[in-house]
Amino acid sequence: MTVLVGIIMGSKSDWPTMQHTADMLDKLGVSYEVKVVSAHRTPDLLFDYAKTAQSRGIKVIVAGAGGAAHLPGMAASQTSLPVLGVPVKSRALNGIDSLLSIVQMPGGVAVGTLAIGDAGAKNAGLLAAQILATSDDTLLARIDAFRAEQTDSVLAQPDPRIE
Ligand code: RP5
Repeated sequence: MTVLVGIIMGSKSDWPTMQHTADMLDKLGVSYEVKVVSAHRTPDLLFDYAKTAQSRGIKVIVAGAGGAAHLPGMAASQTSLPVLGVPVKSRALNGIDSLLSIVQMPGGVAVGTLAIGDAGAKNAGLLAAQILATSDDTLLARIDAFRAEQTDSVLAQPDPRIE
């Protein structure tokens, strides 16, 4: 099976957050690979990964990083694939540093920045799937079903005191 989404992260310590991207892609039946690729600790690997991703069949890159979070921006500098950046909640500044590092790209090199932490990682998976679904009606139907199920579960129990 061709791998369509590349999930990369700056450190093993980012995995508990980035696992939510993988979980969403699993739920929607989208193939992906997962790899630690650090902008600072393994810069050559990062360049190689980003430069070769398209030729390997990857369609979207999801990059999660915390602190001085240069991974998504540097990946985007090396490929024209869409790059979705997930700011990981850092220990020192709760992810505000990660968010600002990822979101404030200079005009001309695009990164789609998601929310800090688990919700951002989850939505990165969803958004990656939605990008792929622009040319995959079967996947689009699975996304629509996921959204309908989510809506139904809220409507089914509107009382916030009941689990
Ligand atoms: C970043 O530094 C990583 O993305 C991670 O969020 C942060 C801390 O990394 P570790 O010191 O936990 O490896 O590059």
